[in-house]
Amino acid sequence: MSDDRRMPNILVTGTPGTGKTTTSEMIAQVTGLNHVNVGELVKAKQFYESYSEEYDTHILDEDKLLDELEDMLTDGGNVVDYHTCELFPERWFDLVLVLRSETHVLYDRMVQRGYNKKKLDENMSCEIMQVVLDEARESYAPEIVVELQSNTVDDMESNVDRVKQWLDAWKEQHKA
Ligand code: DAT
Repeated sequence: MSDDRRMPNILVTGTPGTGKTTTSEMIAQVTGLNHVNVGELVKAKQFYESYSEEYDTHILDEDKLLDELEDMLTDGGNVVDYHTCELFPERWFDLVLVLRSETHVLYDRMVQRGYNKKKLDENMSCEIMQVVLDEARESYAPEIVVELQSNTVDDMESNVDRVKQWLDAWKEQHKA
């Protein structure tokens, strides 16, 4: 946590399909924070090191991504959304939300997205094994990591509401 930021940075993480982008967009709308969709940024800027035939996917160039994000996050005021969280420096974030979805809910969302079987299996086991939650707990101070259910629209609205309250309290505490 940084003392010199005028606004905090929030990380929204979780298995693909748990609702990171939708939730982050809502948080941005309600709070005025700037939404940084890291997956989109990587694609737009082509932050790739190479291509893996085996996994049919591009390999991320972490250094380039981290350099770009460092500049964007220095002053705070961002809600950052990405499916993994261990590559980011701890000091960047004041709150880390880990979105969770029940297996059947996540399964249906992935089928809707047209994921192939391999990707579907990978992501399902990632959620069942709570890989991202463990990653978050290993990478950040326990008091800033919050696990949130994201199964229904009601869940999403209550999650966004919680963030708004958290942000109001943060602002109150950091008044000049
Ligand atoms: P992610 O960014 O984690 O990959 P997303 O925000 O793109 O996920 O959401 C995937 C789909 O699921 C999208 O159609 C919106 C829907 N969805 C996500 N979270 C939801 C929730 N809590 N309730 C209802 N639908 C949700």
